[in-house]
Amino acid sequence: MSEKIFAAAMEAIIKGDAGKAADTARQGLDEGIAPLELMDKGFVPGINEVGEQFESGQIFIPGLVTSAAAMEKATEIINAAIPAETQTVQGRVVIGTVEGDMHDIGKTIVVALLKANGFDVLDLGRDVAIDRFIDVAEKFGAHIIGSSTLLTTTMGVQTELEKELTKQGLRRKYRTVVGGAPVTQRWANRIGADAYAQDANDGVKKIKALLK
Ligand code: B12
Repeated sequence: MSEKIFAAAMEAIIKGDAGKAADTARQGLDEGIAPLELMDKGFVPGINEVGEQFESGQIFIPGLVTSAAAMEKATEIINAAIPAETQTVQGRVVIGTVEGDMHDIGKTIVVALLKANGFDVLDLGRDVAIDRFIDVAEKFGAHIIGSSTLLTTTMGVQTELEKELTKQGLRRKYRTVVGGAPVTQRWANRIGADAYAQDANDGVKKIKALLK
């Protein structure tokens, strides 16, 4: 049964059908599929397929945009269904997508899962300037600064964030975690970030480990 839902979720995203994506998300949750499983086995493979079709020139910007809208709708429904753990605040996290980058679906999933795991999270949204990450982290009393990037052209902003923290004498005050499709552990090591996470679950795990 779950397989049917996963296939329907994938199809809704590929077709860019927001209504069907929403219905499938609700149906999957009603049938008892765990929110992140539904996301990872249904919707994410769908949007990845869209990314591949875009890269190979089978679809163009309008197709990418309608699929993204369907994905955003599904993400909204699934994020709202992530069960909150009733535990005390684990730490404060400031998170955003770096300047020049408008991709925020993955980052938003990370935010939802962190909140569900008892973190106090300040989501800066997308296209976030380095100074904003730092100013807000200072005011919020953050322990962690998380940055997301989906574009290879904006990966350098994560490097600049590390440099700016060092320049302002703040680098040791925070733990930094980086993510996004083109980001790797190797990249994190290279720029001096404290952790890399490949997905939302891994993000929560790594952030918990950093706070120990
Ligand atoms: C949806 C999408 C869009 C949507 C974004 C909508 C939105 N609200 O986010 C729209 C249509 C706006 C868009 C625009 C563009 N896009 Co686009 N897009 C995608 C697509 C298909 C999916 C991204 C996505 O949502 N994935 C699903 C989520 C769940 O995965 P994720 O983001 O990787 O996040 C997970 C992990 O990485 C991790 N994670 C992510 N961030 C963080 C942060 C932290 C702190 C942690 C711990 C973890 C973590 O956890 C997440 C959850 O598990 C990708 C292809 C792909 N497969 O990545 C292309 C892709 C990223 N886009 C691409 C391009 C080229 C563009 C445009 C430049 C197109 C254009 N010519 O205008 C513009 C860029 C605009 C801009 N300035 O940003 C290219 C990038 C190529 C490159 N090498 O840089 C890709 C790879 C497509 C391709 N194959 O060519 N895009």
